[in-house]
Amino acid sequence: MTITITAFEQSPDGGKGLARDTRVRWALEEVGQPYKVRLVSFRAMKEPAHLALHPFGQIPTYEESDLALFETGAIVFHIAQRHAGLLPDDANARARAITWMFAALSTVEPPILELATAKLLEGDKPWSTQRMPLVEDRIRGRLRQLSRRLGDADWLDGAFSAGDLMMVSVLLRLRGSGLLEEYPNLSAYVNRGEARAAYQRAFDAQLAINTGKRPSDLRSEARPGRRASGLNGE
Ligand SMILES: N[C@@H](CCC(=O)N[C@@H](CS)C(=O)NCC(=O)O)C(=O)O
Repeated sequence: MTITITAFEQSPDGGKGLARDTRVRWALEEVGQPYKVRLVSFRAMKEPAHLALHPFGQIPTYEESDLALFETGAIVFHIAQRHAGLLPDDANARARAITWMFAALSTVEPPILELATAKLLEGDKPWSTQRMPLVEDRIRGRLRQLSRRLGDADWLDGAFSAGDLMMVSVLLRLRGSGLLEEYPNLSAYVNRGEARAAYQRAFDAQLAINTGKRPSDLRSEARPGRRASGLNGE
């Protein structure tokens, strides 16, 4: 069974790991599944061959035998269902981990994406400086709630799960904004996620594509703590 995912031929973030193929790579690394990557240009993403896989003309996609999926939530969920390592065996704990996946994507990610839009696409608008504090405060509201729930636990609900993988992936986008650092337990939570060997393999693989370097060259120079700002496109 060969798994093939798609990724940007050249990611707009230059390899900071914000492109969403990173979360799929991370899930595959966590469960020990090898995969291939098909790189696509922005133009190819909008052409019929790719649109047949992804109706919105985006990456990543996931192909495995005669199954083709899009949307990282669905892809990571599929990987987690098929392979041990990302969801607990206990039915209730499993349902709670899945709940955190949904929470990451539908409750926490939207205000964070709004900040990227406000900075990248609307930064030159006359009303931008008035809007920015509102956007940031909506993020703070979510982070405060999440921080309160996480408390001093390592992960959101017991052992590391697909819920944490998705939540860390979403929060990572705040790096460089200063917002994450206002919540030290969330900042430490993201660091814990990034420190996982599976995340580092996933990060290095996407960085190698975007910099042309081999993973072995990257090991000494690309540790998570050394990466700069998020929120600058993916
Ligand atoms: N909700 C989708 C979002 C996918 C998405 O936004 N992909 C970005 C890259 S991270 C993309 O392809 N952007 C280019 C475009 O929309 O044209 C998911 O989670 O898979």
